[in-house]
Amino acid sequence: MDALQELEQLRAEATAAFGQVASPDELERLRVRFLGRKSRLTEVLRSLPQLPPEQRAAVGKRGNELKTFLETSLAAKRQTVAAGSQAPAIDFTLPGLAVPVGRLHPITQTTHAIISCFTPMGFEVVEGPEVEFEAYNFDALNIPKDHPSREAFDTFFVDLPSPQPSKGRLVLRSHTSPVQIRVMEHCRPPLRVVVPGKVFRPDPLDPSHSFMFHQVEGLMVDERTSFADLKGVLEQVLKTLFGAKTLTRFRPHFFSFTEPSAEVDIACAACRGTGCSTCGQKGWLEIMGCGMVHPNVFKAVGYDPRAVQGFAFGMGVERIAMLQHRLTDIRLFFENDLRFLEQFSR
Ligand code: 2NL
Repeated sequence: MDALQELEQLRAEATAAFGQVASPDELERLRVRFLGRKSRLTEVLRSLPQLPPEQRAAVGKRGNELKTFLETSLAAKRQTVAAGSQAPAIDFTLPGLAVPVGRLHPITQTTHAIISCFTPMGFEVVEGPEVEFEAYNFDALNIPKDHPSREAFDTFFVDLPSPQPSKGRLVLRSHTSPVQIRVMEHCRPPLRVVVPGKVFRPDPLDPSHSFMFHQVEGLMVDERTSFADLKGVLEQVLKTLFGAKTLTRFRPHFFSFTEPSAEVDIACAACRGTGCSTCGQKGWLEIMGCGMVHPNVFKAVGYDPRAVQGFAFGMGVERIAMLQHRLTDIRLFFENDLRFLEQFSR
């Protein structure tokens, strides 16, 4: 085999070998094999002076061409092999991608906390429609026909024909009490229910008012249910909610649907009764309203007011959540700013 044939064969061998190489180590072995000091190409080029003069130029030219070709192939291959080894598909040392996990809205969390105080005492959770009949939102609750809360500036009227005109017009419920009316219509005593939900009143937005807010109301009816039961249940609930040392005060009040009625205060935990900005210098915080169910309410649902007794109560969830978290603006709950919402635990 003459020198030109040998160079041709080397080119073919090298092309095949470079095509299969997969690692930097293999590539280095190929460099030594085809371009090293002891490679056949080096031998051919070194032996040029011994060749017959008429072959020398041609072999020298082809030998150098092959050398350039091999060096170029080697450099190109070095790039692809290195890229493959330095960038594995997955870098297990990188921090993981955080999966966004949601949480309950603070109002939902407080609603759950309130409900959880009642369920161990046998109260069931009931929900009802947000669009109500006037008959359930007002009449059954002994609210007089000429009461100002029935006016358009205190109630949202729904501009649709009532599906049951005998139950009056449609309104967005202004409290959750109509749900308890529906429960009493369908169930005989004894019964114990708590009713969470949205309520609606056309108030202009300000730090303490919203046209939509949340209530938890409740009702217990049995043959003998006294004001002492009312006090016992609510005092226990407020201790569970605000801490075992919570002091409670019942102040006489008026509601058309209960008689007698009371508002319930807790001693301000911020100042322990001495007066501060949280309690408006009063030392007490108004937490809820309550009372013994009015005989006219029992009559409206077909109960005999001489045969049953019951108590009812209602509280605003936003007000309680604002006290828990020391907030001063109700609008924070409804703006859905994640910088606010993300501050509440899961
Ligand atoms: C308050 C006061 C109250 C009730 C709600 C009620 C419901 C029925 C019968 C009698 Cl069906 N009463 N609910 C009673 C007293 C007070 O809520 O300040 N709520 C935020």
